[in-house]
Amino acid sequence: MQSHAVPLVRQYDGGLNDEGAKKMKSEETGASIPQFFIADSVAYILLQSFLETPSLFLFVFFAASWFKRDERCSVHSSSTVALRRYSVTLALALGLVTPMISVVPSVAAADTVTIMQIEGSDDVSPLVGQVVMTSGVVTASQQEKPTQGTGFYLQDPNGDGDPATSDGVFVFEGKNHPVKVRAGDLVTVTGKVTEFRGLTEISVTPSATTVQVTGHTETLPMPVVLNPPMKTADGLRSLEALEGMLVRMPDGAPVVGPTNRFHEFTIVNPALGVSRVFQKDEGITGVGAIVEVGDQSGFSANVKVGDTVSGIVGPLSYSFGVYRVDPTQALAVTPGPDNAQPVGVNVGADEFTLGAFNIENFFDPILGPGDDKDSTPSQAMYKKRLAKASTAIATQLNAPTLLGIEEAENLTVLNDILAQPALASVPYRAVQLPGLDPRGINVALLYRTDRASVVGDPVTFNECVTLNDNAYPPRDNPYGTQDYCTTLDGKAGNWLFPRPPLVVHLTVRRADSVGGSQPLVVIVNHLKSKTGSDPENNNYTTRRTREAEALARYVDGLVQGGDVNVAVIGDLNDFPGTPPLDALTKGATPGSSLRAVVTEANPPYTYVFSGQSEILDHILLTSGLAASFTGIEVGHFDADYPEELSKDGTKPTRLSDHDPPLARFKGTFGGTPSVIMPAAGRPPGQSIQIAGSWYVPTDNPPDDAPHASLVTLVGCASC
Ligand SMILES: [Ca+2]
Ligand SMILES: [Ca+2]
Ligand SMILES: [Ca+2]
Ligand SMILES: [Ca+2]
Repeated sequence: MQSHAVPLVRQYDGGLNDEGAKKMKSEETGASIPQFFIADSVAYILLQSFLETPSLFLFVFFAASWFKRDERCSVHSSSTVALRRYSVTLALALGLVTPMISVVPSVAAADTVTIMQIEGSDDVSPLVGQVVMTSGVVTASQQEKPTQGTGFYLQDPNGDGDPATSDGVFVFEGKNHPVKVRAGDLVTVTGKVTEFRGLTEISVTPSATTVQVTGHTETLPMPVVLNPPMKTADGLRSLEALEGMLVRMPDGAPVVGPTNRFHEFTIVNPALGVSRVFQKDEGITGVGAIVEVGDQSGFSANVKVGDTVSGIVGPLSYSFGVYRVDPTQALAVTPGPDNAQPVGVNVGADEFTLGAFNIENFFDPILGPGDDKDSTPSQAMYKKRLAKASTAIATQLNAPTLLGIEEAENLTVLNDILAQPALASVPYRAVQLPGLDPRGINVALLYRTDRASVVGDPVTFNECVTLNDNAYPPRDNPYGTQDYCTTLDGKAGNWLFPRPPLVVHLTVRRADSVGGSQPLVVIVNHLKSKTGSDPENNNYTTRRTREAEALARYVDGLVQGGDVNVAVIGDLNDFPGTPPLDALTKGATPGSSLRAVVTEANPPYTYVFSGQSEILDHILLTSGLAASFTGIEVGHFDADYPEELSKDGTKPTRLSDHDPPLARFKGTFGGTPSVIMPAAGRPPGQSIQIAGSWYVPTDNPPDDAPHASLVTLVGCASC
């Protein structure tokens, strides 16, 4: 039988009053260990232990003046007791007079276990929920991190030789650290085993009793070299077996995701021979090899995709679905090539370009109705972003003929961008119509008046649906009841598109004096985003798919009406091969089926999420327009770059988290425009039920003007 000098008892949570007594009694027969922890010692305690019998008798004296409601006490064994489950008699008395409470709760000693026993070989600790005592050497203290640092990593100095069980664990202390520890300290902790969002922890209420430093060593366990396989399931299993342990990534690890605002970036093992991981790899080779590097142990670096990093040593943690190393020493960065090469250069007189750019939460500095601090930058930051955006459009995209914009708050923002010195010589005009986005970021189109003209009135369209997916914020949102609508069959509904698609009919002219023009319809989109706090929403895939289906029907109507050159562009918030994209590329009728061209870019990505390069921003073309299409590029000056650069107004890089795709066309310029104007803003022949909101565009509607008055229910198109 193992014997340990253990701090035996736990704090009794219920207090030493009548109610507490009842609770103690109820726990007498309970199978689970009572949920209490050691707190302040407040009483003189006499302990008798009966080593070979499964019982302990505790007699606790309280001076009358000490006894108060909700008193808490700690009880410690004064002798070596065996590790087993005990029946404990706890007798409380006021002085030496009649005991007030005498109950026999069934509690166990804090089982002394190894860290390997705590971690086990599965995703979840086999001891979860149990109070344990364990010992090890501190590999990294994060007690000094004021914002997120919450404890330290403890590792068994010898391990168990079993690669399936981690030999390390995180000790969670919360904000207070009465016992300071540093790397190399030999520590014994007592606390409850928990799984916090997938990270195995010992959750302690820190005190001199629960965190005991018993010595110090200069020799830390040898870090385990990280080399998770690409295949997702295998990669995750490999990393879980090291969770909590000191690990090392081989030097020269390629960065696959840039430093974010939490000072985290993502890497893979250089031995894998890849310098970028694509989201599409998920279904092929897997993406389980991606490891995040955090700053919780005090070191990080601002890096971009393509840089390589050396010196990554630290404990392996887990949060938000990724395994993370928090380096305990300074990192060495070798810069990679600059991906921010200009696109759309050398456009011929018979060519034109069409791009789609999500400019990420581009709010004005005015705190209007519905705005909050997060959506109102300082004047200084606004000016920096204006400079960045104008330079990005002018130099990185070479001032495209047509540029769809997502996430601009209003026309003032767009006109401010266009008025910057970098764009002053380019004759752009901006088109934007109010939408229903709760934060007021809506889609827009910039067009060069020297190359293109808008024909008729730009419109938006929408449908009233009964989707119940919490796509809109609570009803008291500052935009009032704008999201409410009534379906054509009289049901209470909400608008399908929080950001209705913007439909602009244009003609594009040659750049020289030869003349001729080409008709074109551009539909700018920003479909419902994948983010959502409610997993029941399935990240709004249903709504996004319904939006895409409505778009496909609208395009179908345009094509059937004679508008054969249609481009559907923008942030569709989903990948090729997903239901929304399938609805657009496979679901349409002959002649209006849309070709997604961003997949043809090299390399094909517009966004980097958690180290995965992915396509969220799309350009889709009807076959009529695809006949003029000559190539696709992506301006890779944002997604690969660290968030830190977003504050630098002197560079166009990292204006946004999205890279804009840019398609190039060799126009047919057949002479007379052949645009067929949509009747009453509706595509002719359209059979879908649309409850639309058509707006007359104005050059400069007031910021955050009430939008609801602009919504008009026009009813069923085919009625
Ligand atoms: Ca092990
Ligand atoms: Ca885990
Ligand atoms: Ca674990
Ligand atoms: Ca504002």
